[in-house]
Amino acid sequence: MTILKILEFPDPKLRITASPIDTFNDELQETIDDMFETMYAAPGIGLAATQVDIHKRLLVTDISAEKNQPYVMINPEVTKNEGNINSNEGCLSIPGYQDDVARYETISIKYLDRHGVSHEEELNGLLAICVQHEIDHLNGKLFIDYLSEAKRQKIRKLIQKQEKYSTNTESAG
Ligand code: GNR
Ligand code: NI
Repeated sequence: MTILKILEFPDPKLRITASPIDTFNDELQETIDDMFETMYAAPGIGLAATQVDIHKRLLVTDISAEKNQPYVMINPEVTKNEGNINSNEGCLSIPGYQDDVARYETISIKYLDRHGVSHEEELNGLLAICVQHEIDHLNGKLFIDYLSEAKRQKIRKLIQKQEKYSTNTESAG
């Protein structure tokens, strides 16, 4: 297994719309395992393929503390939504920044699992929020797109500063 490199805002590759998956081969199984390893190592509760520069409609999530509730969702589609909730979100592609965004409280989701078997489930709570955040990634959208341009500008500067800092510490050993 391999820990994959996570793209960071404002990388334009995060804006690519992912394509549907129609082949459930060994390469896909390896990608899924690598994505779980990358997500758990980060650590994060979700990861979209887009974030690791794979532009296919695939996401993984696990909101449990014990890492024992893994979900793989391929070609996910929200078929129903209900209610609204404020969600304080972070993103592995926007390190060091959190903010509130509006999400649906409950969603019905139709998706294929890693073997290509179709499922339809109603989700709520953090899992529903996380899946909405990941589907946005597959559509080239980030949670900061719901915020003001002024806030996004601040986040660009924050990330630039973080990059400078990590470059300096690397060269200093
Ligand atoms: O680890 C993550 N935590 C999180 C918290 C609130 C709402 C969404 C998320 S997803 C995020 C991991 C990530 O960036 N997935 O794309
Ligand atoms: Ni994210």
